[in-house]
Amino acid sequence: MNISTSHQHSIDSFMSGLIRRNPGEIEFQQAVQEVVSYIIPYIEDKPLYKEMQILERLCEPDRIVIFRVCWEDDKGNIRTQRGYRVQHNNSIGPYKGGLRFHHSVNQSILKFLAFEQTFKNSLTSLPMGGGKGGSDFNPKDKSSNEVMRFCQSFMTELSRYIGPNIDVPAGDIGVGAREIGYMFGQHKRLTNEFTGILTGKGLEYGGSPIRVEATGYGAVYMMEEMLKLQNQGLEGKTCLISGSGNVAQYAAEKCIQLGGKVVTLSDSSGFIHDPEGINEEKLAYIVDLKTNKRARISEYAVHYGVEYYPDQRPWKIPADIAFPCATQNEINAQDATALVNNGCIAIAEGANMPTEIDAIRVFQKAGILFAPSKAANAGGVAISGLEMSQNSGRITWKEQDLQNRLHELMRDIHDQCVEYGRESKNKVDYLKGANIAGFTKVANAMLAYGVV
Ligand code: NDP
Ligand code: 2IT
Repeated sequence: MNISTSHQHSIDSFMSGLIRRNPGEIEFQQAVQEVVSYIIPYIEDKPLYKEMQILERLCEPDRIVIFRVCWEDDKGNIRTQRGYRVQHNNSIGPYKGGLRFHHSVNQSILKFLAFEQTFKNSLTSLPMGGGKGGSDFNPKDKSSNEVMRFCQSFMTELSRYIGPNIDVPAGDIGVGAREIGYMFGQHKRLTNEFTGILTGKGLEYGGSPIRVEATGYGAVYMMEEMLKLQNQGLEGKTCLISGSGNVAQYAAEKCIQLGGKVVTLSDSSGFIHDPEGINEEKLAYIVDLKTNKRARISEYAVHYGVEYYPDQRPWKIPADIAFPCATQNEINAQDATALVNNGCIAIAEGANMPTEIDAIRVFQKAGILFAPSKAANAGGVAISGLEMSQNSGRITWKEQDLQNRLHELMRDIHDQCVEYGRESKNKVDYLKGANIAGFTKVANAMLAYGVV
């Protein structure tokens, strides 16, 4: 990416104001920096966006709700957590985005996620605004009864701020089928209404087929599309995947189905390297280990006799393709350099903002394919959007139809990135394309509303 001196000056001046107003919020600042470095040059010759202060308004959440969540642990101790909902922008639809339960959750992380969600949801072309929420509650060392009591307490307060036409949360790190079930049940008890206030629900109570698979599958479809443009495919490619939760599991499943060889997975304690490749049977072992037993990935290494690397990330293992699917900032410039030097040709971000800005620059300089999270992991929220439609219509669509819709949606997102990010015949800046395509629709809706 080449930025002229005058654009760089405008970007620096915009960012210094943003940093002053959002002190210490480094993840939020990072997400904004990445977006404005493309949008400021893009709107240079579009004075209306500037006059109407669209970018300034887009960088200020509509509101943030912060609340206390008290619950009782199994020993009878009273515990106090902090709950949040960032309602970032509802210009193109009700606020929509996940809930994260992780000890690291803070306002900066949720603001970055809600900001990114706004552009991502716009890329799906479905009527969804951007939001994100969660808590610093750590579900990992808790019993299911403790998780239930926490979820009930959390929803008791959150229920004041959400609704099928207002704000529809879903899962994210630490929030899966179990937590969604507890929260939906509590909302139903509080309101005596069965209504689509959450997505990612169980199939028995209003959930959509393939929502569980959608994020991981979607990231692989995005990769497939990028490779196709270069006359390549996944068949025979060695793939690194980080994480071993919802997104990583289904990214691995789809890679294997399409002939890729997945050699790594990780969790917050380390990664496993299986040079023979993780096949369907081994993946089923991981799904049971991480989703049902809630155990550590290191057990895979013991069970299958492969290497386990504690406290390390998988990026130094030679491979053709990488799917970071764990968390933000899990690839730094050194990791990116190792990937490039080992011959990696493409990255698709399953996690949100897993690549640091310096690392993105390494990929760009090396000219390798890079699908940013707002495009690559939009499949999950897209199927959430279709879950909302099914709930509103009180209908359930067939699994095969949704499989086709997901594939189509990811092709469409790829094509939007190409439309706005094409640099030459088959050279595309996907980050530029995703940022501009995502921005345009939200910005135009904001223009239509005037000053609100
Ligand atoms: P899960 O909770 O199912 O899994 C998270 C995985 O990432 C686990 O393997 C976890 O390890 C690991 N992890 C979490 N935090 C860290 C950390 N600080 N350092 C290293 N590893 C970590 O979450 P998801 O799979 O749902 O989410 C993964 C990523 O994908 C997140 O960035 C999320 O925002 C993004 N995403 C999720 C979507 C969804 O539909 N679920 C949609 C779009 C994006 P451990 O088991 O040790 O905790
Ligand atoms: O980051 C994301 O897109 C999600 N966690 C999914 C959001 C959703 O509403 O399905």
